[in-house]
Parts: sequence; C-alpha cells; structure tokens
Amino acid sequence: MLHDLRKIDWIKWKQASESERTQAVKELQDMLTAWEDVEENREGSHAFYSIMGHKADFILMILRPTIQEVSDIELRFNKSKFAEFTIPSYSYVSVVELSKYMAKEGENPEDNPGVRARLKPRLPKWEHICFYPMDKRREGNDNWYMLPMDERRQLMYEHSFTGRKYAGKVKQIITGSMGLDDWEWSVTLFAKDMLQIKKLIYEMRFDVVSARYGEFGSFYVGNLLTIDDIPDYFAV
Ligand code: 76R
Repeated sequence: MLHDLRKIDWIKWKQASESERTQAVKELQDMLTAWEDVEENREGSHAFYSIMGHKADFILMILRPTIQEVSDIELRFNKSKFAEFTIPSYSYVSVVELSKYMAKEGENPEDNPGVRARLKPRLPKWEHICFYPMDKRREGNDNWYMLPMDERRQLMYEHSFTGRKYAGKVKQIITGSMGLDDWEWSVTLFAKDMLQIKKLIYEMRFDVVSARYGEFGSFYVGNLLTIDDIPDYFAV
C-alpha cells in the first residue's frame, strides 16, 4: 500500500490555461476510473480524499497485490499532467498483513475466506478519512517487544473489543511497515461521521495498549473526493 499525500500548487493551477486545467482534471478522472475497474475486479483498491489543514491538500491511497504494481501507479501518476500541479508532502509504504494475535492454531489462514478478504481489503468510499502512522513504545519498562506473547494477546484483545463497538461506524485498515517506512504501522480510518473517529481514538487512549505502548505520528484528516466532485473542487 502507498499513502501518497500532496499539496496543490494553487498559484500554478490558477496561472495555467483553461485547456491545461481541463486536461489535468480529465487525466485525474481517467486514472480514478481505471482504478475503479481494477477494484471491481478485486485486483486492488484505492482512496482519494481532500485533506484539511496545511499538512497536505489530498491523499491518494493505492493497494495492489505487488509492490511493483504500486510503484508503476506512482510513476504513472507522477508523469500525469495533474501531477505537475502537485507538491509532495508525505508518503507511506506498508503492507496489509494478518495479525499474529488472531491466528488459530493448526489453520492455514489463507484457507479461511474471511482472512482472504482481509488480505485484499476494499477501501470503503465513506465521507471521511483519518490517517496516521504509529509505533509500539520501546522505552524503559514500557517496552512492548519485551512483553510475553500471552500478555500482548490479552492487551490486543482488549483493543479489538473497544474497536468492535464502532462496527459499522468506523472502518480501520492497519498495515505493517517495519523495515518499509519510518513507523511500524499505518492506521487509516474511514467514517461517515468524523466525530466517530474522534470518539474511537479517545476511547482507545484508555486501553493499556494505547495508553502505555502507543506512539503516534501526524494525523491527516479529510473528506471524500469522488470522480464527479473533482471538476468543482478544482474549478477556479
Ligand atoms: O483486525 C481485527 O479486527 C482483529 C482485531 C484487531 C487487531 C489484531 C484490531 C481491531 N486491531 C488489531 C491490530 Mn486495531 N487499531 C489501531 C488503532 O489510536 C490508537 O490508539 C491505535 C490506532 C486504531 C484506531 C485501531 C482500530 N490495531 C492493531 C495493530 C497491530 C498490533 C500488532 O500486531 O502488534 C495496531 C497498531 C492497531 C492500531 N482495531 C480493531 C481498530 C478497530 C476499530 C478494530 C475493530 C475492528 C472490527 O472488528 O471491526
């Protein structure tokens, strides 16, 4: 998975000719349409959201079965007319993975349809997104990686219990990035009501696994941008 966050160079955008802007918008819409086909065929997924605040203007998330396919998309995106008006602000590389805390003994996880669906998630097209990277703390007595498996499993169970209260309200995609990027996991949450994201994260802060062992990077939040919204969003 690639999280690609960029700013828009609005000055350059406004200075461009009408036909250049039309071409850029059309290319962006064509890329999104092509990715929708990929998603229909269950060969990947994506998300495109505007971001609030100064950290970025939009986020593009791309999921594909191989890192090569993700790289190809990034390269094609970079060569598009639309990308000429963007400035990179943050990116994150990670992989969808199975939790070691959920594995059942003696079962090949890949034989389980629920697990297979988890390995090939389809990102919801809900109104809001929240993305942040995180670590588990390794500091003095608070070292997640020194805890025995049973204790970690118990803490993760408590965590998943809090999470499940938000079923249907918040969808989460947790991807692993040890050895791939600067933090250990990416957390991406989707909701129809942004306040449900805030409530969930607040509630989780009291779970020991977050209170004692969670460390967080910057938070990026924003709103869904559909193919049909794009012309209005970019209208000058
Ligand atoms: O995938 C599952 O539903 C199984 C249970 C589960 C695991 C294994 C689960 C459930 N999570 C798991 C693993 Mn989670 N999660 C976070 C954050 O802000 C914070 O305090 C932490 C950021 C949120 C908001 C969140 C939400 N989770 C993990 C891991 C990997 C740990 C490891 O392997 O050591 C991290 C870093 C992490 C962090 N989690 C859920 C949620 C929600 C909403 C659920 C319930 C999902 C559901 O069952 O519908």
